[in-house]
Amino acid sequence: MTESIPPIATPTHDVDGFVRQYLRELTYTQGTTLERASLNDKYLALARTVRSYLMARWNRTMTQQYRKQSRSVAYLSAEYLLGRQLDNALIASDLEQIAAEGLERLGLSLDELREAEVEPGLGNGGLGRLAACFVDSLATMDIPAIGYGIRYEYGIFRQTFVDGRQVEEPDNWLDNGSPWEIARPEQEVAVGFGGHTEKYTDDDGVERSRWVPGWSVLAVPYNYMVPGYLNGRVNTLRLWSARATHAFDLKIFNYGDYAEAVRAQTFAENISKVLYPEDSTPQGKELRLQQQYFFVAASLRDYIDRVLEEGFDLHRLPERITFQLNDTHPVIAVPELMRILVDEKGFGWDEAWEVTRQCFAYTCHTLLPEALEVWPVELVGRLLPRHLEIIYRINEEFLGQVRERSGGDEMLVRRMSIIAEHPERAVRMAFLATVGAAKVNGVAELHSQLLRDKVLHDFAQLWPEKFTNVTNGVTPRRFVRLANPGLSALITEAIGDGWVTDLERLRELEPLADDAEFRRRFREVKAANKDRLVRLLAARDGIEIDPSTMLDVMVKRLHEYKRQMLKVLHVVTLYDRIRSGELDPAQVVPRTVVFGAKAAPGYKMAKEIIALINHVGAVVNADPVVSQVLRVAFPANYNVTVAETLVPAADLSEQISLAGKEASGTGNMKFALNGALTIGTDDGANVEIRQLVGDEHFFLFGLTEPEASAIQEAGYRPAAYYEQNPGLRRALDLVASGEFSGGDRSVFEPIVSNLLYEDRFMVLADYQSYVEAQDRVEGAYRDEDAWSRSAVLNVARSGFFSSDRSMRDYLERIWHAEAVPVEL
Ligand code: B1H
Repeated sequence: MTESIPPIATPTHDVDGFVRQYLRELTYTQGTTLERASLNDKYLALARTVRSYLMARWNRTMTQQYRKQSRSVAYLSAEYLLGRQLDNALIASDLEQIAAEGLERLGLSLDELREAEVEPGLGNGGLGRLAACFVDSLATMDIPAIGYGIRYEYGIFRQTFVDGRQVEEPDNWLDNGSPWEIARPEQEVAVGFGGHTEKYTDDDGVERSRWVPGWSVLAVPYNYMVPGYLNGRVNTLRLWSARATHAFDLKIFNYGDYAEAVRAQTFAENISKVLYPEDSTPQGKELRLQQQYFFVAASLRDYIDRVLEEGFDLHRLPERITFQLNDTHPVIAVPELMRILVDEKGFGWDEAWEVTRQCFAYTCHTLLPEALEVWPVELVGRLLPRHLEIIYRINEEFLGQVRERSGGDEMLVRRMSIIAEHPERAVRMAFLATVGAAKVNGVAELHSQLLRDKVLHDFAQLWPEKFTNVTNGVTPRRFVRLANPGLSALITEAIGDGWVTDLERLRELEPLADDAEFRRRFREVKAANKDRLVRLLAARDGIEIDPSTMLDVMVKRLHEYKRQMLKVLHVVTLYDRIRSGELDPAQVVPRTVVFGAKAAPGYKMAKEIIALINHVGAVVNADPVVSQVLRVAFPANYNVTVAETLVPAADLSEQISLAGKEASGTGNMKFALNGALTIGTDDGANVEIRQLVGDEHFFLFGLTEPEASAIQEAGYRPAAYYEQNPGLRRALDLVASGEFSGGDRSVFEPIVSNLLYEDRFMVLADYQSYVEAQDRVEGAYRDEDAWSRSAVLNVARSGFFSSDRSMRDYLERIWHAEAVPVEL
């Protein structure tokens, strides 16, 4: 019977085949005609056309994995900051050229259609983007892997400015259709919450516990393709969406309360409604814990019941899978797996713990104490009563071990307890993760060292071999090949195209740093990228920038530890020096300072700093003398799409966090790879960037982590720096004077006071060193040839920062999975 069905062929990989498929999608799926189609119709048809080229690979990947059941990786992350999908799918399937020509034949423009895509902003910043880079690398490296997460109906808010102040608007990214996802409602799984636990005696006379949830929701999976670059593999990203259980609303409905039934539905569906917009400072909201358990429970259930073959012996689970915990957000998976094994599968506690401990690995992404998640015991007990019992038991057994090893050091026991006693009883998720995982890693060398020395010191003493480092990376497909076609072509012409999947090969560019012709062409590319940025900012924001100026860029979430404030003080200092005549504008290297940053909506100080940047920018840009050589641009709603145009245009990359606070940073890597020079502190991955590119090609400034800690311990007094440094005093006085707030001294008073009397992140202590480093930047930039030599060397020596290398490190140190090629 099936033999008579002809195989369904992928459309032919040529312009004819592409055009045919495109018209098919437009006509039969979109239900329109070329003449009538809206821009969105045309985009959706294009997305589906490209998708259809990858579909056979996706099916083959899944079939093969089911047959071979090779060891794999499940990445558990509450965030995936994917960026636009179309461009990436085009390069992965080698269709860019064909699509451009095919569309042209139909009188359409690829460039116009790609602009119609709204990026899925299902993440806050670095942590979410890292997850997206990792799944890209895993697919490209042919590693069997699955990403699990949440399909937020609203991603990271859209930022606008009103009078220079941030206003948030909902990100309704799904409104125009979502051609990159495939819903699998028949694979939904139920997730329970609340209720109580009970003890009972099973058929063998064994005392057991079970959880009787009070309510439940359905988790519906949506699959996203994760295509490898020019290979046969398409991995899956499975994002869960919440739906009300049918039983739930039916029961109420039968009582005749229709409105109540609908309300119950809304309540359930709230779980995947919106991404929490706090980057590094979790708010401890009940709904957020619901989100975490929701996606983790659905993912474990899905993996055990659907991915593994039927009848698989779960004692052997660690042979098959590592669940990688992206920060503490999915850590409730540890007690959940215990619950499944002990309560549902009848394992004894010890054998269940043995399996669980080997299945998890934990990545910590922070050092800030306020970023470490803790959940009140009261809340966990109410929402997940059985999990709380399990956490208590894990803690009890763990602390028993600590007592035994330490000879009953009760201070140590209290310090290490998974349950904190003050200020309220709460579960320390980072501790639970560390106890429950086979490996714990930080995200850059310095960060991993500080984890061992400070945040998790006691644990590192107890289990030194558990701790390791994997320095972050970024995918060269999106952040070089796709974002910087000019540089990509130049590199490929020089060394061939192998660098796209083997980024260390950029080393072969080193000799070309001394080749004047190559440097000239490199500058040409940079200039063209600046022109591209000029067009984007003009069209998108109505911002005019001068492409002949030095482009000085600071883009990242707004946080005090990242110190956008330091950059503002530098701008104010330049403004002041020029206005006072201390600096002759003719002697200044003209620059455009670009900011991009969202503040968490509840983070007051961060929002004040945004207002300050905008107000300083307005005054600087309106000053007839200063604006000749200094301008500030702050396009609203910085996101992955903007980064793709901004990063390749930058000359100077600002990575100026207080040493010891930025776990890694990944923007820093993107800039270096695109030939910007870094001005930065000795923090996070900056340390490794500087080691690799060389001190002469990096502008280092500021306190080191030990120096900063020592000053803090001795008692940091920021006002002393203000009193002793005339330049700093003038800059701060100018802000305080109302110069940037229409004469109103009260507007930025909270910022000024905070800096003078608290300054938790030591802006004033690093001010002088920063300004001097910026003077060195000016000097260096004047020598065009030396600057581009440094820029080329930054590119040539940054191959280490490919997320492919990060994946190799994880594979070697933690996952131990192997590549399984899928034939094309
Ligand atoms: C990073 C976060 C983060 N670290 C809590 N921690 C969140 C914490 O929604 N929340 O509650 C969201 C995000 N994000 C970043 O991770 C680090 O600050 C960067 O230095 C690092 O490069 C990045 C990736 O490792």
